[in-house]
Amino acid sequence: MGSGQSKPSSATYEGPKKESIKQHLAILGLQGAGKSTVVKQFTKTLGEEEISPRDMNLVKADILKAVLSMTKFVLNHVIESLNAEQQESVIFERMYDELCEREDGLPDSSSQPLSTALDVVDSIVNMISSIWHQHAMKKIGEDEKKLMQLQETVPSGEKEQLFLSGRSFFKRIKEVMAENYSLSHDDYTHTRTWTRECKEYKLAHKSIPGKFAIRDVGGDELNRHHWSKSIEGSLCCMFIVSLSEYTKKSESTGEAKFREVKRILWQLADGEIVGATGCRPKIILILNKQDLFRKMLTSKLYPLHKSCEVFKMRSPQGEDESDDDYVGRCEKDVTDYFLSMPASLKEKYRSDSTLVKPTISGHHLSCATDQELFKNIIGRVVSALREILNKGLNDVGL
Ligand SMILES: Nc1nc2c(ncn2[C@@H]2O[C@H](COP(=O)(O)OP(=O)(O)O)[C@@H](O)[C@H]2O)c(=O)[nH]1
Ligand SMILES: [Mg+2]
Repeated sequence: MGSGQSKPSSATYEGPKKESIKQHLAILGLQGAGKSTVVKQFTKTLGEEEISPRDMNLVKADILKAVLSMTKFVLNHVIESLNAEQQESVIFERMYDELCEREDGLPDSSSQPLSTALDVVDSIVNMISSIWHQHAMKKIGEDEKKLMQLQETVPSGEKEQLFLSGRSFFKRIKEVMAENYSLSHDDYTHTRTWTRECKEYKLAHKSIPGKFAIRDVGGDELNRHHWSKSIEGSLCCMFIVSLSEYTKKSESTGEAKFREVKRILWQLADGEIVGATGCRPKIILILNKQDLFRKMLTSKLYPLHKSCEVFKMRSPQGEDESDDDYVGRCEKDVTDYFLSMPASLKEKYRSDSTLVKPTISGHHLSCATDQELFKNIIGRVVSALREILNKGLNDVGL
């Protein structure tokens, strides 16, 4: 706990009326944008103890799942790039089958903890380690650009999140899975867990009176019906966008992923996805995964104008332009893109000047896995909440 913050149990209340008000901050965005990672940073800074020993085992199960998924994907790539007659190819194929067989022996993590099958876990961890020691695998494992390229070819959004998480752990899998290893906060934020339903975590800050909570929710289409529940009664909503998805197409419509994300963001701003109160939520836009965005742009493999139809008119990086200048220009382009109202909405408001236009209240570029950087955003969001709250309390005469 840093200075200026207090545990929920000892939160300083300013009066009985304010105390009875329950405040929420809703975190929304599409699958894999980084919502749960943002929630982990908030609970670390303003919340209660984050990982209990029981949770720790569940998190380790997710780490193993991610590393397994990533290892199989890379192994498969190596097999496909070898000549089928080569002896190495036969060996790798045998390894792949063996790994799948051992994986089948793992307990179903939702009903049985990993600790009930420690020998299976050990044998899988040992096998993963030895696979990554094979020359062809080791070469790929040490080549960040190649891993980035491979990640771009993962066909499903969820498997891609597992690949990203697997990249953080595959070299340390033995250490992390050891029984006596306690996961660090950094490990925790690099873990991918698929969020289902709407979950609430208690927070406290001396400038926010009464109860205060953050709500995490799944971003995939099956879980999106929970969004209105999550917004209901919320002070404000943080909408998380993954910048690294600029190369992607929507899995449901085939359009540029950024177009889909922008449409959903503005539907939210316009009150189309509302809670029972029918209010438009105040939105703080978080342009996340800035670290990956920068790496992708400076790798020269995915220039913005070639990788996303939305920016095809943007000028490419000039020979004299530094990487920092280029990235800065791209970040500005992307920020402006999301902040500008879509043409269809502009049309709606042009035809009736009595309607109040929707707005985005604030925006930040972020890297949710970086605790130090993210603390800064938490501070700014808390200030914004305080402002909203003071205004709201004044409105009702408190
Ligand atoms: N490199 C990087 N990874 C991130 C960042 N934010 C989230 N992630 C990772 O992206 C994956 C998906 O994040 P998660 O919070 O589960 O996404 P959600 O579906 O929106 O809840 C996880 O493996 C996170 O560790 C970021 O800013 N940079
Ligand atoms: Mg999540």
